[in-house]
Amino acid sequence: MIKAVIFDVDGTLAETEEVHRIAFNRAFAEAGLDWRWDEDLYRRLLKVTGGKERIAHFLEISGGPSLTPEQIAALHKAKTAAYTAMAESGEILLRPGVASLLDALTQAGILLAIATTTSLPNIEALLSSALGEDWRGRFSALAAGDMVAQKKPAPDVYQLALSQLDLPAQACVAIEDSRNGVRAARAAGLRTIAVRSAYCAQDDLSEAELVLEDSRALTFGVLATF
Ligand code: XBP
Ligand code: MG
Repeated sequence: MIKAVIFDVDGTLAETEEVHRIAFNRAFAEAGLDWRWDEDLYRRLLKVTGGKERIAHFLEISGGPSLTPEQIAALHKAKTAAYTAMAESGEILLRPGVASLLDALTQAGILLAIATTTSLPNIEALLSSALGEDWRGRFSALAAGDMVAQKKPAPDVYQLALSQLDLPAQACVAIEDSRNGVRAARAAGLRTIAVRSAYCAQDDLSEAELVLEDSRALTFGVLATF
């Protein structure tokens, strides 16, 4: 039986990308920029992981003004503030079945871990609202994008989670929703289950061992087969 399950956050624990998109647009408006990312554009921009990297990519493909890294960081900081405000207000619920799965895994003595591209304030805002103030104690490892050199599809964030768990990849399973995420977990040597999400519904998830169309299908029984 596996010893730990490593969860991605955005699109896996919760359908957060729509709130991220709204937060980006709020930050642009606040900065007096007439940029607006609609759903289709955002879906395409999601091919690039990391909010700062996504803004830089948008400027490249849209022929927008060349901003300095500091200007992009300032915009992204405003976006994170907008996102955490919405997450803290309880606007974002965990995907169906996730809360009971986390409980079942813990009851079975299986460790929980997180490997995400997003930043700690966003994780804190989402999980303190969805799981309560003591959420941090439930996870034996917490690896986030601002802790590693390279973001998904590079394996860095999964390698960090494995080192925090002090477990070999063979003893763990990763849960992801995007192609970049599946590739990152596979590159870290992890067997991976992909759960299709709203914004990455068209992604090629075929590199995962198992692809589930709905988070309700991600049960303790399924994980017990790994
Ligand atoms: C998905 C991402 C993140 C989020 C936005 O993260 O690529 O960039 O879209 O968050 P995950 P930031 O690995 O959890 O699926 O703006 O904080 O980067
Ligand atoms: Mg994701």
